[in-house]
Formats: sequence, structure tokens, C-alpha cells
Amino acid sequence: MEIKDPRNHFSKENGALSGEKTSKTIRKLKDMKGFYEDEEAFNKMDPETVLYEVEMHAPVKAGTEGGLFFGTSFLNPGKVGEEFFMTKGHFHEIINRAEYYWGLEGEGVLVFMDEDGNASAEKVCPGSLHFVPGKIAHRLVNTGDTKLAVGACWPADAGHQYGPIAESGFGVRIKEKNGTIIAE
Ligand code: PAN
Ligand code: ZN
Repeated sequence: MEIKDPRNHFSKENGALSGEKTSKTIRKLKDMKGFYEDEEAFNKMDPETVLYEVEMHAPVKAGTEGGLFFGTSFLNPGKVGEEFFMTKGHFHEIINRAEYYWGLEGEGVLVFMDEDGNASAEKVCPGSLHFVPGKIAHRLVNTGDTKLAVGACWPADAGHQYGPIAESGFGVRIKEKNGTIIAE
């Protein structure tokens, strides 16, 4: 029997993915209209500003029951007004699907919200491990001044539900005020 060479690679430093069946999604400022509180600050910024990139390894088709997806999110440092750059955030389409996140590089916050709108948050740093239970919306925020890299693994049939977050947000925003990181 032949012992195969691994076809896919995962950087030990920042989780960058390469090899077969990997793809990349880029999210720019213009993709996040309505997500930030300070619309005036938002409108003054370059809409082409890259906020984050997600590299993903998809060994099965989206929707495959029992399959898994593996990804690394890279969030750039920066703010819109007082609010730190963040991901859109979502519930899973099949809402009970859970997920793991783990910190690789940089400093951030993972914000959670249940279906009743109750929010909570955890600090993310290299080596931190976060279990995202089913039925919990999740959003990453870069609170540092360097790139935030965070790994994730989630069920291939989970899907993403962005609508409720686009409409009502997380009930809490991660900001910098007088040099302090706050959730309000
Ligand atoms: C992650 C997220 C990734 C980007 O892979 O999809 O961090 O965030 P948004 O999808 O909210 O833009 C994940 O949670 N997958 O389920
Ligand atoms: Zn998710």
C-alpha cells in the first residue's frame, strides 16, 4: 500500500491553508453596510478596504450531513469610528449546529448571542479554545493592532444565516473608549 503525501497544509504559525479543495472569501467594507453603529465614519472610509478573509478547506459539498469544514479567518486591525473591525456574524442555517474556534495570532473577542438576544463574550488569543454551542450566533472582533487569525471547524451542513444579525445586530458592540476595550 502506498502511503500518500498530505495534499493539504495548515500553517502552524497562523493557520493559513493551502492545497486541494481550499478556497478564499474576502469581505470588504462595502459588504458590511449597516453593520457598524457610526454610519458617518463608515461612509468616510474607502469601501474597498479589506476587513477580513476566510480560507476554507471543503473536502465535501456544502450541506453534506456528517461532513466537516475547516477554515481560518484573518481579520485586519482597524476601527469604524470607535468600533473594532469584526465579522458579519451569524446563526447557522441548521440552527443547532455547533462549532469550534481557536486563537492562532493576534488579540480579539468572540461575541455570542442566543435566540432571545442575550449576548456574552470571550477573549481570543493564541492558544485560546472556544466551543460555540448550537443555537448561538457568533462574531469575531479584532481588538488588537495586528492581524487576528482564528481557526474554526464546523459541520458541512450547518450553513450560515446572516439575516437576523444584519437586521438587529448582537445587542452589544466592541469598542475602544479612552484607550480601553469595552462591550456596550
Ligand atoms: C466562520 C465564519 C468566518 C467569517 O468560518 O464564517 O469567521 O464570519 P462570517 O461568516 O460571520 O462573515 C464560521 O463561523 N463558520 O461557521
Ligand atoms: Zn459559524
